[in-house]
Amino acid sequence: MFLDEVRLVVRAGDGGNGCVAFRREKFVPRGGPSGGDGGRGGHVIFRATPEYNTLAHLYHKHVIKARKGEHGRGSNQAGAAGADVVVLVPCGTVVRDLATGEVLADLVAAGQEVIVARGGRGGRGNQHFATPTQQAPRFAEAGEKGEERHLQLELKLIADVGLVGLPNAGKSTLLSRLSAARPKIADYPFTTLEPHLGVVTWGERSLVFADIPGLIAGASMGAGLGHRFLKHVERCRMLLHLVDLASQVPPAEQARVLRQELELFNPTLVDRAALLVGTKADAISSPSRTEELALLARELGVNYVVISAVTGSGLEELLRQVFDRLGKP
Ligand SMILES: Nc1nc2c(ncn2[C@@H]2O[C@H](COP(=O)(O)OP(=O)(O)OP(=O)(O)O)[C@@H](O)[C@H]2O)c(=O)[nH]1
Ligand SMILES: [Mg+2]
Repeated sequence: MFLDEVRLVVRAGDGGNGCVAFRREKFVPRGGPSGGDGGRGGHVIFRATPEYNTLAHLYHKHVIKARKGEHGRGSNQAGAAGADVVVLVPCGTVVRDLATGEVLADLVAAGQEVIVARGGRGGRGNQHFATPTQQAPRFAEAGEKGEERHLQLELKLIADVGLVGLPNAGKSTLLSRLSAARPKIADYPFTTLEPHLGVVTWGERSLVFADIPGLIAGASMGAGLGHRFLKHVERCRMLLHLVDLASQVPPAEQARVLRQELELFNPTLVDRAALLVGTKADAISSPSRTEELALLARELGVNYVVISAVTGSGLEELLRQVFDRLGKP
């Protein structure tokens, strides 16, 4: 199951209480205060890892708790800190505080960590409170409460190149042709229901491509599936706009719908480096389709390539354009 949004509660451990104790030694009738400090409560920590590609493993975890710190003891013994809880999340996880909406962290790189709930400080034992006038304090500090937060976790995949297009444009076919990814391919719309990543290698270099479900008019408003998944191309440095040359719908019209949906979702997506890709060159519906594509590219001021994922024509040119544009790894 692919899941890119979960809500959960994180609760750090309370600090242990400070201790009230006095030294008791033979021949020392009134020993001084010797109550140890309480230990710190455990933190709840999120750590990004490439081991996970979705948030599905957190779906059933409603509350994540770390342990309390131990109380202080006599003879100045401090309590042990509560163990921290480390929760693994996929790279690309954005952590938000639900109450304030504030972004607490965007965990992009493997190994990156954030404390999402801080353990309470341990209370100080009575040894800290002795003064010249009060040499035998009968009190100590209580441990602090651990933090509790309601969080929203949102995964935004990390890919260099995003494949966008109307349903059936040939996005998944292209990804499977260029990489080892095996998304489902079929001749009906909305075959792809969840994003797929594939590593595309060209010479010594490689880039991560993301295939998302097809977009339709109104996707940004919630029609179809597209709106839910557009966030996964928000981090992409380049977008391939796929238009189906075998379709009855002219390329200009397909591209218009596509750009409109991208723009409505996030205006920076239309300004993102783009390459117009005419697909299914082996099955062109009208001989003028490639000319229409060339014209459109000129109007939009972008480069274009014509490909066939079936025969492989144009794929080398497509990769050259993408890798040239995105520079060194
Ligand atoms: N003739 C021909 N057919 C292709 C080519 N590329 C894809 N197709 C066919 O087009 C149909 C749709 O391909 P998909 O790759 O599933 O399209 P998609 O854009 O991922 O579609 P959604 O996931 O539904 O958005 C399938 O029947 C493919 O076999 C091509 O280069 N030539
Ligand atoms: Mg698909």
